Amino acid sequence: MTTLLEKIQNRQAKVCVIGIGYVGLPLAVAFAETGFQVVGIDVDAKKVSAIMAGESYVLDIPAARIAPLVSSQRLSATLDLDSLRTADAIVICVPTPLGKTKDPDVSFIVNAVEEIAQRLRSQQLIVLESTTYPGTTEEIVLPILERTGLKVGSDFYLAFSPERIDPGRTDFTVANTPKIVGGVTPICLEMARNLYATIVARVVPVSSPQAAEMAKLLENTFRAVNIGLVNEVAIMCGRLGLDVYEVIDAAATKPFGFMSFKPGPGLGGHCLPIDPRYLAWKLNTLNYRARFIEVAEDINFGMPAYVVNKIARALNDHGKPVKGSQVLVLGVAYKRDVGDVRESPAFDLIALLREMGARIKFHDPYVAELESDGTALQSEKDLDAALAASDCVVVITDHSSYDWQRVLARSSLIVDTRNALPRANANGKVIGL
Ligand code: SAJ
Repeated sequence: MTTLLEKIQNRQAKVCVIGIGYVGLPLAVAFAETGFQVVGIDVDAKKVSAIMAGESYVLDIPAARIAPLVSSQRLSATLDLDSLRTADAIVICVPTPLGKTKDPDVSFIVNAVEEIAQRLRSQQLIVLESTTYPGTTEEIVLPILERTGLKVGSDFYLAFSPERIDPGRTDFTVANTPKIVGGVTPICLEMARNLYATIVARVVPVSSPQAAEMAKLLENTFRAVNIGLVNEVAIMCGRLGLDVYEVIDAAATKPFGFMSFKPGPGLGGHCLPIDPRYLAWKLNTLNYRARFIEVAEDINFGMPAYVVNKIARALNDHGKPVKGSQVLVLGVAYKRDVGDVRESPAFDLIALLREMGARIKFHDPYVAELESDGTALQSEKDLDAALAASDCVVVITDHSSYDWQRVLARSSLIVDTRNALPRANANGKVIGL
């Protein structure tokens, strides 16, 4: 009888990926391309039908990689959770957002695990990939699975392996990004390590699922805290009358012991504003305050207000009140060259400007419509006209497709939060962070 380990090693195992979004789909494709039979399970019928039609909805996975896998029946997608019964390996890639009270919302994980538990059978490997607080795998996932009476490490195997998918990035892929894995027991680790070794060049085993959960949170908390630091340095340079970009570029000449981050209008995206909060919340339950995370949040989430103050002062210097002024927001996506607006600082900025009575327009080559405060704004069709008609242009996202000389020529006043425009000889037209 072929053991689970043998099925994994010879790629006979059937792999189910629960959640085929920007994390799950690249993983499902990688497993299918290496020879596994893969079923993607999602609650979104549109995703399922797109995959079955050989189409892609994820930036870095072209349809050309999906279609042949679907036609050769290596890869399929379904809404039907009963596919889990025949799965040998199940990888959970569901969202871990914040709830309304800014606390972790692990309900998507719990729902997925409950569905697995209803169909759990002997010799199945379950891996959680969703970014979550240390302890989730052993304190939330494991008890639900063991309620079936099956035992971890002998009947089924459970591990945590954080995702490191960066949408749109082509230099680092599933195959060449090292993969951390932590198993509940040594054999769990062995199973998960063998599974990922089929698609990743380097698997990094750690001593527990908690260590793996914590490593992922360190990765993104490191970024959020350093972005908070550099945003505070921008505020300091403002008080000191220094050019923060000159200071950063000079510091970045240090060939060791320094890593440069750039100040900006705030912290957006589906990772950085959220992941550190998961860590702070968990430590709070252990009566410990994660002060760096709190301070970084204060600064990062305070940046939109800082930028609005810059805009107000710039308009004031041009004899214009914010009230009634036409402000054009250039770029609303959370970062350059993506169309994702999740947690974008543009939302807070627009709300604050509206509160002060400004008239808002936006332009973003990747975003056609922006839902803000219950009103839908459309991206301006005629950028030149919008620039010329604005009392102040504010650069929030420095998409590579912008022609900054053209923006400079057609605008009368620009607040540039991304150092996209040269400030020298712009005769005071361009205000930096
Ligand atoms: N940001 C700054 N200054 C910086 C860097 C980023 O203000 O120096 C802002 C961005 O504008 C954005 C937010 O922070 O609003 C997050 O930017 P990010 O570059 O961290 O991009 P993300 O959120 O897409 O982070 C992802 C993460 N990938 C995964 O979690 C798998 C992160 O770990 C990656 O390091 C990051 O991409 C990356 O390097 O691109």
